[in-house]
Amino acid sequence: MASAKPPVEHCKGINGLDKVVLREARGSSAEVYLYGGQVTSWKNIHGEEMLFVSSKAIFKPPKAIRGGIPICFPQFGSHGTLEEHGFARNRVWSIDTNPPPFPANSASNTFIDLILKPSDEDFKIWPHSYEFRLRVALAPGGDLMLTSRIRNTSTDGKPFSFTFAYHTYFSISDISEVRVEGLETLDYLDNLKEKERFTEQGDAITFESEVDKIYLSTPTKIAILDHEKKRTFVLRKDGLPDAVVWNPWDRKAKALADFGDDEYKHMLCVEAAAIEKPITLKPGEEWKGRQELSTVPSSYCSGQLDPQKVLQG
Ligand code: TA6
Repeated sequence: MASAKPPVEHCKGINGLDKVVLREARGSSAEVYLYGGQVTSWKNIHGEEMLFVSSKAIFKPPKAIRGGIPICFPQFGSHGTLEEHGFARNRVWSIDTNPPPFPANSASNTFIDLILKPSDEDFKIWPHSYEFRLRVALAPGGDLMLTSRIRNTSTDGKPFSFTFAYHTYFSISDISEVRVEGLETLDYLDNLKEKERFTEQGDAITFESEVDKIYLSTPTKIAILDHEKKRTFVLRKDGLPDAVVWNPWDRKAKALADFGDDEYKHMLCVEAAAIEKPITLKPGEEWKGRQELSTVPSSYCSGQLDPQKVLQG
């Protein structure tokens, strides 16, 4: 009898990079590369992939993996002097063998704990001592939870500030058929217009051209409705007040070497983030930022489930 695969398996991935596969008893699964501390796969109990990874993604340091859930730390985008999106996404993380206890009610026993600490090289570009602990967990129903705990461990009394995002690439059927609910009427910074501030119109966000917006002080729940797949992604977030919405559309897609020309039609980034107000930690202080992804099997036009109910439920 074929042995059931272990719930947590350490193995080699693309280019021999170390990865961890999480398998939940009811069939959902996730894959996390130690390179970047990056989730690169999340499958539901039917084995369907929920995240987008480009067919041209480069699994080779120092290039960040194009897809899944890259982690932007200690800087989001070009909001600072470091490289785009900081350096956590192109560092090799370690398995955290002795994580501080997690709140008892964290309902999952299928998880992996990773840790990132500054190297001497990192210290030269960002002279701060920290411990970044990341737990990636699968809930019994297949929800994917990411919990980041960042602690200022400096002994020189110096505080530090950072910005942050879970740069999640959702796999979708057709970008022109997708709606995002929960960000209506909010203020946003438009990255395509020198980060100028605007207020979102309308009732739901739809897509017909390149979008690169940072929504400010959003609700803790955002819904991404994929009509064709009759699937609604629900993103719940905690400690992450902002949300970025990004689709490169055709021109930017062609300009990205690690992205297929037509792949913009099948991905959408909706990113739980802390950008507008950087997080500042004094020595000994710890910040926690959590994101929970789940899916509900229906969409607006099916009339079965009104997304507002999802957002209010
Ligand atoms: O999150 C949106 C964004 O900041 C866009 O401006 C775009 O640059 C995207 O991230 C991808 O960035 P990357 O550095 O991964 O090419």
